[in-house]
Amino acid sequence: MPIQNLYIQDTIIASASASGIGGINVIRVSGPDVEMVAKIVLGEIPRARMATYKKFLNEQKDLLDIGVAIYFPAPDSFTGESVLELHAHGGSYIGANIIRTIISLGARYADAGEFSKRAYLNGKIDLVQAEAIADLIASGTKKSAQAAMNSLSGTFSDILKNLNEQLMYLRLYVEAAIDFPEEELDFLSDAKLHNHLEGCERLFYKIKNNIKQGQILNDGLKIAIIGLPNAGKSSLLNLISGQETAIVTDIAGTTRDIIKAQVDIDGLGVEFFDTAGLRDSPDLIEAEGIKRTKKAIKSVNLALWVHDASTAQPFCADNLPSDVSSIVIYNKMDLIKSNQEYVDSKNQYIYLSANTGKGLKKLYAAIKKSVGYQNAGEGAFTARARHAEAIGKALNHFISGKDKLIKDRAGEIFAEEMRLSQEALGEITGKITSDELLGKIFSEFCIGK
Ligand SMILES: Nc1nc2c(ncn2[C@@H]2O[C@H](COP(=O)(O)OP(=O)(O)OP(=O)(O)O)[C@@H](O)[C@H]2O)c(=O)[nH]1
Ligand SMILES: [Mg+2]
Repeated sequence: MPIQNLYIQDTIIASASASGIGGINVIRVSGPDVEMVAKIVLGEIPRARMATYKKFLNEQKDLLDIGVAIYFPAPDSFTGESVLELHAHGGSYIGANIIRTIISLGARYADAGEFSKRAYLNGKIDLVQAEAIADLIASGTKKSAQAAMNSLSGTFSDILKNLNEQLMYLRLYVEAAIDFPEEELDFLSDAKLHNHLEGCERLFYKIKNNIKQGQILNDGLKIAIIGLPNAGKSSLLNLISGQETAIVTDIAGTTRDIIKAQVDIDGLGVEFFDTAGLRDSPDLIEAEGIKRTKKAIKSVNLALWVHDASTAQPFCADNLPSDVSSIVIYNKMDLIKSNQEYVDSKNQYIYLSANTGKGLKKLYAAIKKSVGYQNAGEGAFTARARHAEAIGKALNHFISGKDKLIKDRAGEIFAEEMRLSQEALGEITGKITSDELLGKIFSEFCIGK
């Protein structure tokens, strides 16, 4: 059943495959004119959900391509509207020509994410699932793909549904007590109510943490490797990426451009930036590199501040913006005679050797700890900043309602706060959403999804 009455729309078309040379190009048409398009392009409406080998024609009966057509009559399709899939040959011309032809019949090119948006508006998927489609396509690690799949299959939505039901229960329980004051007795001293309130609060915090994990999985991390020249930054990047990504020499000022490497740390996608060593350099090129380093530091989640442990390099954090968290690393520990320095009792610094790799595991553990990432379990799901915001809002209403109930016996205010809490949860799955939010979410999709 349509959630919002926006059913009467134009027919949209896009290629669902990546652009470029490929074997097959899947072109998807969705909307009220699909049957008309099928009659012209295929000469008939094919049997529902049957792959049919067909000639694709234009209105003048010129042959555009030969391929497979599948027709999904409404409402049993991805979008909930009638959909026609044309599996044409790949390459840049054939597909574009078919799309042009169908646009000339009255369809229009789909906006980014418009197929998913229609699926959501027609009640086929909720908003969390729609977002998961985009996350799945964008995921770069096995864990993040798994987590997006969990969101898509409804794990996240089910957890929210469960929480919503608990809030509903509490609301009805208290409202009933208000409505029948003679039975009110002392419902506040009822252990069942308190157990429920506590259980609900625990669930809230659990979901909040899961959302945070999901967000990290989804977004990944950006980490800059910074420090004085010759500290071993590029050597560390090479160690981390497992290849000779950056040039390493014993000449101070070797690295000038920012060099990036994408690494998967236990399912956490991390992009490392190797940077030019920080110093005052009269060299024009190196000075430009240092300028870029300072700019890059502002755009990352974390900075690795590398020191050469074998020299008495001064520790200067002047160049670090105060709001960037950092991990201090003492590198070249293989040059230090006593190995005991590898152990730091206060866990303040990471001691390692970029040459031997010793200490790298500790660094990875510190990176995960600094962003609060726990190894994603089977049930992990992907999440976004707007989910974190909404769950925070829902939790605040819950807490303030609970306080009012326990401290002031204010049952009505409690019920209202539970309602507001449910409303905030509804923003996540899209039960309650503004057009503006929808526009923002779907515009981040790629065309054809
Ligand atoms: N013994 C030892 N030498 C290291 C280690 N890490 C780096 N080096 C050496 O230190 C020198 C500088 O290393 P780089 O990785 O180029 O240092 P950098 O910080 O990138 O230097 P710039 O790009 O100039 O800022 C090279 O000769 C490396 O071989 C280490 O862990 N142990
Ligand atoms: Mg370097």
